[in-house]
Amino acid sequence: MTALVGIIMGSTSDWETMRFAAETLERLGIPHEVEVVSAHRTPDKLFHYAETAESKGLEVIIAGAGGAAHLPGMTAAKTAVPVLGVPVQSKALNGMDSLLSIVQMPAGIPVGTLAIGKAGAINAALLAAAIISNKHVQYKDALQNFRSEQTESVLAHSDPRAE
Ligand code: RP5
Repeated sequence: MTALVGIIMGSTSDWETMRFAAETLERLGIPHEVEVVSAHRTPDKLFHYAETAESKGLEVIIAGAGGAAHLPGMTAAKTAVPVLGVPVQSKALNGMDSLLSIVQMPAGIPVGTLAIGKAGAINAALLAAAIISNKHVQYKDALQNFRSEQTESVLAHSDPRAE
C-alpha cells in the first residue's frame, strides 16, 4: 500500500523516539514509511526526499531531529506537503535546542511543532492521522477508537497505588 505518511529522522539514534510515531500509525492502520534523512550529513538526499514526497503520495511528513534540528524546517522549505516536527531530547540540552530550532520558523514556511520526545512523536502521528482522515475518512474511526480506548484505560486505572 502506498505510504500516506513519511517519517524521517536525522539519525538512527532518533529512532528510539521516532518509533513511537511509527507504532502509533501502525496501531491506526495508516500506511507509512520510515527513513533516516539528515539535513547536515545527507543534504542532497533531504532535497530529493522533499521534492518527490508529493508525487509519490505522501500527504504528511513527520520529521524528528535533535540538537541543531534543521531537518523539519528544510524539508518544509522544499515541499508543500505539511511537515510536523518532533524535537528529539538531546543529551546536552535536554531537547530545548531541538525545540527552539524547530519551532522558530520564519513566517512563510510553517512547521507544526510538537512536544519534545515521546509525547511529541505520538502526537505527531495522531495529528498526521487527523489531517489525512479529512480526505481518507476511513481513518476517522481508528482515531475515535484510539481515544475511546485511552479514556477507558485511564478510567480503569484510577487508583495510582494499584499498579
Ligand atoms: C541530529 O543530531 C540528529 O537528529 C540527532 O538527534 C543528533 C545526533 O545525531 P547522532 O550523532 O546520534 O547521529 O542531526
